[in-house]
Amino acid sequence: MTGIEYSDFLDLDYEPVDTDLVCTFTLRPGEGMSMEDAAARVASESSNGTWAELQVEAGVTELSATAFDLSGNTVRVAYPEALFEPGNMPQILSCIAGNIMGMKAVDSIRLEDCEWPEAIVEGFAGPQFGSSVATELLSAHGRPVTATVPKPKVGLHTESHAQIGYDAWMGGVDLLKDDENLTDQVFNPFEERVARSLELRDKAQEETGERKDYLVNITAETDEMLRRAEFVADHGGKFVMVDVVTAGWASVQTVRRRCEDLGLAIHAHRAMHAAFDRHPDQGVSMRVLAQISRLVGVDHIHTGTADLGKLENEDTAGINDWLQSDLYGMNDVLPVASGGLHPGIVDELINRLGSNLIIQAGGGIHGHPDGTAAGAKAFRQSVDASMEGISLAEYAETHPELKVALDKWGTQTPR
Ligand code: RUB
Ligand code: CA
Repeated sequence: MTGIEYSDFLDLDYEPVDTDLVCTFTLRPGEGMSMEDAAARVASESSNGTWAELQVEAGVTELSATAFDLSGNTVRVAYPEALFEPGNMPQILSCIAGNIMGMKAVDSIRLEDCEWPEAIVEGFAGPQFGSSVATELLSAHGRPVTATVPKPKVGLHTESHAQIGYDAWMGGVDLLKDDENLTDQVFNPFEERVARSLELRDKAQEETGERKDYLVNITAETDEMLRRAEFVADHGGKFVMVDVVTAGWASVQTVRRRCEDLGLAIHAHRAMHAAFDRHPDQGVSMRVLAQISRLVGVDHIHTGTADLGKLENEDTAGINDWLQSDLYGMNDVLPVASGGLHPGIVDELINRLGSNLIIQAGGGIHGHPDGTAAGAKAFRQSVDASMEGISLAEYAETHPELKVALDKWGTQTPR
């Protein structure tokens, strides 16, 4: 037997090994604690220690995490891989973002970043399609994918919702998207909406010669999500959407498995992410939420608008780079920029984020003075102009829908 206590979880000279999961935290120590004290407690509580000194069997200490690389309010913690159950995201998060989030030893703590070792990555399915949806399931060759969410976000009846989708597809948008709080309500029941929208999708595909599709929000209790995914596949849909944070990561893993059998891609909406990532001192960063999303296997995820839209953003470009970087051969994720976008800022958005992207607009299409069809055209024109390297103002001279949108919104960043 050997004793373990807090000081055993701190080794400022520790060099992580390839198999460690390394997490970067920013933290503010609790009253009367040094950074070293607080960091050791974080490593302890998130691995195999507790507040009391313990006598443990030989071998147990191999599961201890080590706090190292302390600088200012930042510390890195290395976790041995044997601490984790392969493929079990809730278990991993209960370690690295569990009890420590509320410890008195820290006034605040935020999980900023993770370096995932190969063995943990391999335990997860990862995205089935990732960026390849643009050309495998859609006709977006060499340009960003475009998407739209009908507004008002809830309240439209099925036929109007589906018609808005049709108008948007006809105007040049690739994807119709349900909003995060539209699922199966009496004013717009799920099955009717899916059946009718996919009927109109087929019509729009025939009429435009472009592949079109529908991001169907299946968010619900897990068994119900599986049933809804099957319904989408039975009706010829190729995509489902899940509110991944509110549904929970374990349920996304289950949906991912079924979507493989059904050949469906998963669009991740991140509603509620800001409860974790908005406060700069506390919680879990969007970067880490995006990493989790890739591991559990979503194909697209919202990552913000690089400060051009209506919502507060983290480092969108850095997160998108991570989503598209090599991760032991795991497929990438196609990032979604959304929230307050409109034609007048599409060129700058592409400047900041590149074109391997889904660009999504609700109000920026349906709020066009001439309605959805014109709004969709203006939006697509702004994407085409940006890809051709022509200024929006110049393109608008020969594209009246874009002209009207630019006259209305200019280059404003909405709030
Ligand atoms: C888009 C919208 C989406 C947000 C989600 O509508 O409301 O739900 O983009 O936010 P609109 P995020 O285009 O009218 O603003 O993409 O940051 O997760
Ligand atoms: Ca929304």
